[in-house]
Amino acid sequence: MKRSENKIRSGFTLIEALIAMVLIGVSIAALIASNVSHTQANAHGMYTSTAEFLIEEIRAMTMPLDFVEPDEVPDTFGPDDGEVDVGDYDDLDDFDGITFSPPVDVSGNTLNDFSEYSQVVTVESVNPADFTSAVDDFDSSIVRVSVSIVMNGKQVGSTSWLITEK
Ligand SMILES: [Ca+2]
Ligand SMILES: [Ca+2]
Repeated sequence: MKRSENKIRSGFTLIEALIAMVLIGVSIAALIASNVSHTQANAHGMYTSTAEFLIEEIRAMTMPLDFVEPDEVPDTFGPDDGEVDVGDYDDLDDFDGITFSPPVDVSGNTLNDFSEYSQVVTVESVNPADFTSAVDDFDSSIVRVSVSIVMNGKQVGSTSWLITEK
């Protein structure tokens, strides 16, 4: 009987140790990659839900408004004479072309906790027979309000809805 066969093996060979190290390395890399992607998904979810919240504030603020400027000033599409901030806007088209940065809540209060976000609002008259096509200002009984939420220069959410004249 050869002497080597009687020898009791102890520990790993160098090759086995190297393979084990490579496998551990690959596992750690996979864990880190999965964690990074989970974190990115979480961050994306947070931006999306914040965007939805900020859009809803504008929707709730604009929904009760009429199409027509209630005061005795010439009705312009956009803010009317003497209307300089959100507290002055009293008809729907006053919000056309307005950006709230920092954003505002339904009552027009500034949301300083979300100061990296902006609400960009557009109001357009649309063709009643084809909501996808805009018509001249005031030239329809339906308007589309669009709100885009921008965070640090990047759009993180947007939506639009239609309102018919009351
Ligand atoms: Ca107005
Ligand atoms: Ca107006």
